[in-house]
Amino acid sequence: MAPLAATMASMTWGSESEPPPYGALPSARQLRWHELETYGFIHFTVNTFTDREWGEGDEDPKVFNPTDFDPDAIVSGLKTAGLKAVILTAKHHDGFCLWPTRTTEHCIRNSSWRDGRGDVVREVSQAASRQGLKFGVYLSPWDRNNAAYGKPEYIGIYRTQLTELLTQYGPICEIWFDGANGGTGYYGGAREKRVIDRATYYDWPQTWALARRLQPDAVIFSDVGPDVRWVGNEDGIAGETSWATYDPVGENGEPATVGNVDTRLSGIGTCHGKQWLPAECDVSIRPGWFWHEKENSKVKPPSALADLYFKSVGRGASHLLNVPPDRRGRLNEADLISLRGFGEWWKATFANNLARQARLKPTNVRGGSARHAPENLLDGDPSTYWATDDSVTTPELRLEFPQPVTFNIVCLREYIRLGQRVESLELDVKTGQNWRKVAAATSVGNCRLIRTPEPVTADQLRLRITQSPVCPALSALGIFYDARGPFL
Ligand code: FUL
Repeated sequence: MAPLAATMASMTWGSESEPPPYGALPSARQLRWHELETYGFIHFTVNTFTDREWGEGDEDPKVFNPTDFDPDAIVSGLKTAGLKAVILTAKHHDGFCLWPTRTTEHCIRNSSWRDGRGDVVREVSQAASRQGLKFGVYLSPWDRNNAAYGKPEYIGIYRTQLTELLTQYGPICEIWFDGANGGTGYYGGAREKRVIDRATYYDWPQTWALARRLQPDAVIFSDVGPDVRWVGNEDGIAGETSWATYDPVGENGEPATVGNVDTRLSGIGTCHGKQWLPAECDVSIRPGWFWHEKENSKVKPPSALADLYFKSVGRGASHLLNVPPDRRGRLNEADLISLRGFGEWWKATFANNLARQARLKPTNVRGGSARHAPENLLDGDPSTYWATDDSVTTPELRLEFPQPVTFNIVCLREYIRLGQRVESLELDVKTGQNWRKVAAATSVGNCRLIRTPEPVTADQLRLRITQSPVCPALSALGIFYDARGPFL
């Protein structure tokens, strides 16, 4: 029999141990993706020169001819907004490939640009890597140029294109599979409408397996994942409640697939769903996805980008911001000004975490141990967290400030390696003798940003977890004052 002291030591160790994980958990590649939070999209192809959004596939490849292509300037422009990766439309619905593929003549090799010797995919991937951004590719499944589209042979062609992209351009962080597919097109001169069976035509599991084999670290995006889901709109907005877990269903309740998903649920996800499948919010800085001269005056201002940031990243999703190069092959001045403004706003707003000044008073700490103390919320280290005993699912945390603080943003993060746990919470402040509730929120996940309609000045702040099926595990708490916003 073990001596009493040893038994007690093991009990202490037991109660200090990590809380059991709950529900679906993120994979290592999903955890890396969660860290990105904001990244850029580049829509660039023949459409840029024909002034269209969806090319028919009958355009002369010669029209692609940027006059001053500068991938480093594009990437550094994205970087001023703090974007951490860039996803390029290597082929849009028109079928024109931005790299010298061996699968089709409808590609950059037959353009006027650099006598057909250029490769936009290579140059953007290299510029990204030079400047420390990750690189991803969009490869449209729908190909309005290809004669074989709609026939079984096309699937082989599509997979060869994917293989070229995933083997010739270094590490890929994300592969973007668009759900838009099937319809009228040039199709090698047939000029007809081709409708495909979305459930079977592409045999997605095989294509995803190929992508996994060639780029195991890349997340695969589509309406239904398997790693990252479409948010269900192109406005860049996740649901006010947005779960990282999601079990998609089709438009009419049938099994969901790429191009057939009930978008009413995509932004919300599934509370305690079976799959970890967080949302990505794609949106363009302009009305269209491609550059059009007439939209130079319609670029979203930094305040609109900030609002979208709250409605995507601040709801546990990611913000994928499209910024399309113009006919020079550079970002337009209007877009650059907005990107810079957003980046400066972000840096100024989140520079000073006022919570760091506070003394923390939790109602419970797991095992009474420093390992799970609430100070972990403030150390800037995402691998440490505040957790409570298993029996305590609705704890409170009081923050006592030495001086009253004024804020209008609260940020919370769960330690998502243990799953998405918290269902709801409330925030109260104390000024003088009185407590008053200032905000409530639902899902937290990777990040929850709460804005108060007016700045709040308080001596104390109280976080109350009001619903959670298991003990919470929170990795960060931030309190910020946005002097210019927060653009509610
Ligand atoms: C959509 C496409 O049809 C648009 O042109 C754009 O590429 C957007 C990101 O996805 O489904």
